[in-house]
Amino acid sequence: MIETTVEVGAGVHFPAWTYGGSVPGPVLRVRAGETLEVRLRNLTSRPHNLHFHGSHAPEMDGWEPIPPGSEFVYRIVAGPPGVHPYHCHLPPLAEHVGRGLYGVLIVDPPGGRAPAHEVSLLLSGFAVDGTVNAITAWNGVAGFYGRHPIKVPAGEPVRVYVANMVEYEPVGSFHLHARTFDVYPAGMGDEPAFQGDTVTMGQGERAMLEFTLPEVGRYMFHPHQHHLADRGATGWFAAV
Ligand SMILES: [Cu+2]
Repeated sequence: MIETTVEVGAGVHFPAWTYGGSVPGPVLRVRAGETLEVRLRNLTSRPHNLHFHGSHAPEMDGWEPIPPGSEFVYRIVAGPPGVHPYHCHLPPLAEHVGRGLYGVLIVDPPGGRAPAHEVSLLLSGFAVDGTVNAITAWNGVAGFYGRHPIKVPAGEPVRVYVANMVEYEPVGSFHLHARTFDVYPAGMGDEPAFQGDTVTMGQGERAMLEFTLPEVGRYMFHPHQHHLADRGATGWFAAV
């Protein structure tokens, strides 16, 4: 982990605390039952750590501090299948998470999932110029998917892993225009829990969504908390 400045929008810079230099941190992906090993070197001036959601041995839960200049190897047997956030867990928690120390772990079932066009979308907020969540973004760059729609083939299955890691907001959401989807809360379970066009997530909550865009065209997405949508978290799927 390093402290660095990241560009969270066109010309907008944010002094971040990062796993590996980016916010969010890398998407980690393993199959259930595999052992995930993460060696975390703390190259910052403050203690940090790495706490995974999901199931694992309590001594690997990641609440103990890793002092500056030292390292720790986390080993967890990944599971259950789903999408599980990870984040720093040292106080003040809101600052350690709000500065950018988070990401997602995708755990696939042992036999994998049905083929689909997949994307992970993590919702962030950034306190730029002292204003809490002045900038919001999917995958760390405000407006990115507005300028660069996510292309998927029309008529083919799409699977989206969404997660809300916005600090200082009671709730966030993912809302898709012009098409409904199946919702698997936390990406868990073999059958969708419900269908809709919006999935609402408290901080740290996440879901796996499955849908097909039958017609060629642009399908907007954004959080249905419109102040969050307005600050950079509005984008598009383009069915081509
Ligand atoms: Cu930290």
